[in-house]
Amino acid sequence: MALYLGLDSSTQGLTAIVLDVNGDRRTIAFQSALHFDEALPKYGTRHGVLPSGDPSVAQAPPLMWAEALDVMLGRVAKSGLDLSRLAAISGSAQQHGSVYLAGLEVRDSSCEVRLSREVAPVWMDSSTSVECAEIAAAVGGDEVLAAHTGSRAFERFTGPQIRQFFKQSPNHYIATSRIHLVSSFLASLLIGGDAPVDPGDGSGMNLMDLETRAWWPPALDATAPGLAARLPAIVPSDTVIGALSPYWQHRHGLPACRIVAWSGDNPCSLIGTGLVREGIVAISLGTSDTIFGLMTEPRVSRNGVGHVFGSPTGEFMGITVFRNGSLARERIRDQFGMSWSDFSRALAETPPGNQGKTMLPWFEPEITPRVLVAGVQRFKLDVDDGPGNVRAVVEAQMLAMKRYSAWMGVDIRTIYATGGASANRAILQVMADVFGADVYQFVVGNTAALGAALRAFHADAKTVAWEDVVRGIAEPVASSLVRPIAANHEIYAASVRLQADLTPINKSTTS
Ligand code: XUL
Repeated sequence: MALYLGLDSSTQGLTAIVLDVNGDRRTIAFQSALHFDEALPKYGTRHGVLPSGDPSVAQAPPLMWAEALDVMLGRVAKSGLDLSRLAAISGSAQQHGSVYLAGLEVRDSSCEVRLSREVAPVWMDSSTSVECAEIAAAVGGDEVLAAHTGSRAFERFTGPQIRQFFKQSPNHYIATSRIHLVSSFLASLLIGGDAPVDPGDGSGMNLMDLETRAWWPPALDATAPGLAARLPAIVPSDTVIGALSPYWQHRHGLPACRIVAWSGDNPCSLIGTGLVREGIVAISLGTSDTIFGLMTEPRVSRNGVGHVFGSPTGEFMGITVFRNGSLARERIRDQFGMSWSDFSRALAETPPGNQGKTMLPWFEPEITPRVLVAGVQRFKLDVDDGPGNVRAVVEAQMLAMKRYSAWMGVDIRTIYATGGASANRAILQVMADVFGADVYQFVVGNTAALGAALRAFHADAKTVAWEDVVRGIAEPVASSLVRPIAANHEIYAASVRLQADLTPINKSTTS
């Protein structure tokens, strides 16, 4: 009988899940979530990101993430659970963001974080196109970079972000002793030392060789001088990297439990949706919308749209990421003063295919396809047509997911839907119809936090097979099945072609 804590530091907030493992039984013993903007207003973030005059810049304060961790550990300590049973903690964090440290000192009664850069660029940043081109050129082109690291150069990836920092603030770069990912930064705080990164999150940097799971020297050289000495070690995802430091034990009365390497939110969600075998994909409808699945071989995206990351199982995962996810749905909902029920009603009242009314929903610069300058485009769609705009945004998102996930080579018959908007069955019906696939929901909405807790369990128990780790908890709800409607699927087959025709005419699209 043991407890495992999974933490998920996402774009907009921090979630904790405590998993109770008793023989074959896995139950959720405690769950809590905090929203950065509301819980820690002094940092001045909006949706977890600092306001910026430049739409291509997206940064967040690392100390906010650290303070949120403190608040959340306090909540866990007061949960009423018998925490002497807490065996291990692991975590998940938004991918790609980087934290620049001049020093970190965690003593028994104090924790001092010295930053060489006050802000951390996050995954929504798209300001590094120049650096992407420079890195790609230096290693022999985007195809070479993708073959080694799993992705062509992407603006939000950590390597281009590090290069930009080195170029813009060389002195601060020199003063940086360690560059962490959000995941390894928070893990460092927990162990009171220098935490490694895992291959799941390491593959979101354009710096790690997928095959050897070590830093790839040509990419390091192309990024910034002296980078190897500034990067954490890379260790397998199931590594116990230390014990909870005495600082946190004293501060919150927690035990000296094991700390397991943290990973990115998408690799953690892979586990939290039970995708430990190839063939099924999950769609996460969160701040970013993502479509992903496990891969036994690293089949890198030929057309440069998606990524191959390391999977916490030791294999690989394919993923395509869309930036205009929940915030785009919210923009339409808010524009028409709707509640989420009104939003669902609007979907129910409008016909599949939207009578040809369609949208390219690039409220913010888009990752897939690559759109550097934001701009929403409407076709046959009146800007004041509330229900029409609701259907248009959801259909556009699902059609883009179908089109840009083809590279993964999976015949998609079943989709596991997760993330906040997966609670909305009207949205899932559009998903089922566009893909012609069965769609299932999950009991635990935050599959990244659940995945982190399951990873803590797996690393602590060592001998338990992944299928047994996820059985009975990271499983879809059978009765939640949303079936595709054949006639609608046919309508959408034509819409996929229409959207493909529309996309290249957007002048700001560079892909
Ligand atoms: C993944 C990505 C996003 C973030 C969101 O490549 O950019 O999904 O991980 O937290």
